[in-house]
Amino acid sequence: MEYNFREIEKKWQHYWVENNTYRVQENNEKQKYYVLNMFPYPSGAGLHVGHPLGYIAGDIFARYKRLQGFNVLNPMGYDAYGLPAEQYAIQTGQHPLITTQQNIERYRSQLDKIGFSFDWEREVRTCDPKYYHWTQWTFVKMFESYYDTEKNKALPISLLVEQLEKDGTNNIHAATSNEESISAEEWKAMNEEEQQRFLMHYRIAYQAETKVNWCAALGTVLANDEVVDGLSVRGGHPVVQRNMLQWCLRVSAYAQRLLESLDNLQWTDSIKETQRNWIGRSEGAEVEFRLQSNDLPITVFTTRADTIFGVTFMVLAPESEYVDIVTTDEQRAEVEAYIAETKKRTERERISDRRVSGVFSGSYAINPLTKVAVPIWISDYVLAGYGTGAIMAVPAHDSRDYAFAKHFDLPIIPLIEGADVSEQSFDAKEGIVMNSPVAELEAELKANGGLILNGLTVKEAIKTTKAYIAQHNLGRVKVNYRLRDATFSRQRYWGEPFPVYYKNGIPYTLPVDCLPLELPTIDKYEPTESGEPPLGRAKLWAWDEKNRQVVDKSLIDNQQVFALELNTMPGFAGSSAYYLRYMDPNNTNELVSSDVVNYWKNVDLYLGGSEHATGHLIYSRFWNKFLFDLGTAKTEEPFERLVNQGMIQGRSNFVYRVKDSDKEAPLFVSLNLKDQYDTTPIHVDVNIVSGDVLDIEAFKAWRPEFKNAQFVLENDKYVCGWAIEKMSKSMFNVVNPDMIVERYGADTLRLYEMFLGPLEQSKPWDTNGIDGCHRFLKKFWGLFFDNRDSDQLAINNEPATKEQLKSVHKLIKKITADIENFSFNTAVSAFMICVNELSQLKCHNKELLEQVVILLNPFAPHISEELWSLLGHTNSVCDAAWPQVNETYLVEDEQQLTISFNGKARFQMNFAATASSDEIQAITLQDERTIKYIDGKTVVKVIVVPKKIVNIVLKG
Ligand code: ANZ
Repeated sequence: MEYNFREIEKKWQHYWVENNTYRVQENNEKQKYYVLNMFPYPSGAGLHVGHPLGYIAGDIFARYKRLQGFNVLNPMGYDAYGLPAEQYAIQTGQHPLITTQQNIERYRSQLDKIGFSFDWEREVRTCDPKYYHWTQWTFVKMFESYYDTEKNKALPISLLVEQLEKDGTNNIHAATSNEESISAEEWKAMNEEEQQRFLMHYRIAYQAETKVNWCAALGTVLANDEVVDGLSVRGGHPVVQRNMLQWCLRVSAYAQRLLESLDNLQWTDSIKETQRNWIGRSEGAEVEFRLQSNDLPITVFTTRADTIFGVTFMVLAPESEYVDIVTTDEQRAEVEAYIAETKKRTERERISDRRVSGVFSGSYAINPLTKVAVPIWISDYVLAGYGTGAIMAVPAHDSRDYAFAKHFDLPIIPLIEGADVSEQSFDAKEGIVMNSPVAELEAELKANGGLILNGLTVKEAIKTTKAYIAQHNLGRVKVNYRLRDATFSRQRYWGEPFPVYYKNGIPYTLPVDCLPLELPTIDKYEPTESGEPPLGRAKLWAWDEKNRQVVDKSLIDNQQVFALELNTMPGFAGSSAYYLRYMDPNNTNELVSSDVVNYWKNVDLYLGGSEHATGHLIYSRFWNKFLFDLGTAKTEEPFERLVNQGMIQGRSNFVYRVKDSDKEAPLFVSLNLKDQYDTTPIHVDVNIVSGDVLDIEAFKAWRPEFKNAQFVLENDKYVCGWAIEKMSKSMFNVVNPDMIVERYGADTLRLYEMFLGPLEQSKPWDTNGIDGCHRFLKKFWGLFFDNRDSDQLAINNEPATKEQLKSVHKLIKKITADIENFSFNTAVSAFMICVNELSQLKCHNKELLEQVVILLNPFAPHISEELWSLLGHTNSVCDAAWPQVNETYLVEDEQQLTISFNGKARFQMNFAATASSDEIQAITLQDERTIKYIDGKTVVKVIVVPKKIVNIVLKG
């Protein structure tokens, strides 16, 4: 019987839906396994063959685990808020929900054709109020929490208030941007507004005036990872720095935990390293330099406290609050001009571009160890948001300081071993020193309790200096992180509304039992004429505190009815905890119930692109840790094992147009003849090319200007050229999975996607190779039938031969190991080898073929269901048990050795695999051929190398 994949695939896709084959429920009898794919943003272009790569890999693993007896959760959903839908709405006036829903439908129909084992009853969409209810709820919880640095967890802000009432800030250990200490009396004396402003410095979700990446063209703020080289990642529009009142998340409070718990994750070293760098832990010291004029302390952050003797100037970031204080009247005009200049540059430019610029403030500060006065400069190579925004410059040891000193002709003091202290201009009596003090100075210092670094390694010197600084109250040991708090406001429509309203300019959150706060409808999706975000256009957008409901804006009286927040949340809000929601997607009382999350815990295997290394994968880890502190999540980390699939690139095809050929009837020349002409290559739609041969009629129909094209052929064919490029519409190299499914079937598509190469590598798509996978399935199918034209099953129950058993058990072993190692391409080859062997061995053994069917199920679910049922089963093959390898079948029972005489190979002999060297020697010497080659000579020695060779050394 013929392998009719179209019918088979339709039949089983229908069966799975009818029988809820992929419905999963918590089951305490079974061990859980949670496979998750990063959910897609449903774009208007639909899926191309690159998109399902990770889903197929995840599905193979999910099916494999199920066959091994695990209770497998394998859900899918949509990251449905986002900019493209909003921009389309701005252009067309269409509500982004409509385009989003259309795109989702298209995605769903494409996904359904590929035979995934997703439990669609658990689908989530981030734009669905049932879903974002819990995104808003988490935000409210973050607003109502602070981070306790002693207990190392988030705690209710009410506990902080209790502390303030009792002791003021005295016993508070909290992550905060506030340096101010207050007493209980001062706290109590504050009015409501002042107290709220004070608490804002502690909340995990807080509002602050922050420098943001403002993109005027998109009318919104962008996250750092949404900006590259001063341009927005989406759209490539210019981005500038601007101060704005923003919602922020105190991600930085979790820096140390984010760093520590990375170690035990099964993620690639490169992603872990990227995250470590992003978190950027830096151990150093804060040291106080005092202003010469009025003794005011300016704190610097340094990782090289030991170089303090080489400080020749200080530098402040242009935004530093000290700038105003240190700028003298004579220097003011120059300083102000410089500051205006630096505003134009983004932080990224300031870090990457090594251009030296700066201005002298007019003031001096005293080095606390040497007591030498050094000039204070202002320059944008010092960043405001890192450390204290002020540095001590050591031009002899730091390259940026060096470049600066050279440029402005500032002194450079080398701290080189062997340098004579007395040559350097500081007063040793004040009790300090450096690398190589002269002997008597060292003695003097010792007597005075000074700092001696002589003979120490850099590490030891840093440690000793830090201790000295702390002891003498000149500063303190300090750990800094590069990780910044996340800005959480976007001036967009198509995102989660903040459940926040304003009373006297102070934000309050909605009661959690009033959530979700639904996104209102508006008539236009642009910012308002007065520059407010699009939600400024919503009429029904005010909060009636008393009646606990949304009411018309015209009712705002700031007594009972208040204005609602106009910003919406950014893309990462909805994607940060979706993995928890899949566990309990329809729960209307909680994000996820305790029982359910206790069962599923966290994701065992997470698949997605490595481009999320610092965005999504940091935010969701942070978000999860917060939920863990709350008790909602049950594990410190959301994703145990992470696999990053590579990109599938496009394989473009070209035709060669002869330059200057007739415009009406352009001439195209085949690839191997093109050198005889002067030609221009033109991309041609890969879907009208097969095996690099152009379908000429389809080409003529493709574009009207080629209607009358002429062709110079080779062997009656037009051969196209090709190149590997990004898969994109503009290169006409996009391959749609629907087309492949239509032509070859989903099982072939799945096998071929895996066969293309190692999962984690990027590789080009080449439809030309797909036949091999399709033929393999046909050949496998053929093993079950007498011949192509008969629907008579050829299956029998005759005992399997040794070779057949060996072939299948080799396969069981290989497929099991390959799946565990994510080596799916080699697994596909192993199937091909085994099926070839079984064909040659004419294997129709039911028991063995059944095992191959189960092994193949994760890769090719439709054909395996069909064959499983043909073998007489009435259940789904998904509920079969994964075959176990029997090692005894794999033992080789024979070994072949080459028999040689004086090193010359003469013939081969077979021996039992278990034969000893002595047995091999004895049998060889009795063989007729051996006797012939000995030819009466003396056997001096017989060397036996098992499994390889026997060498007989002869003399005479
Ligand atoms: C003196 C010194 C001497 C430094 C030396 C380095 C080398 P990481 O490791 O990244 O934490 N620094 C401190 N705050 C800065 C800021 N806001 N903008 C730019 N640079 C800043 O780097 C810490 C080092 O970077 C600090 O140690 C400081 O320079 C500089 F041989 O102090 B160092």
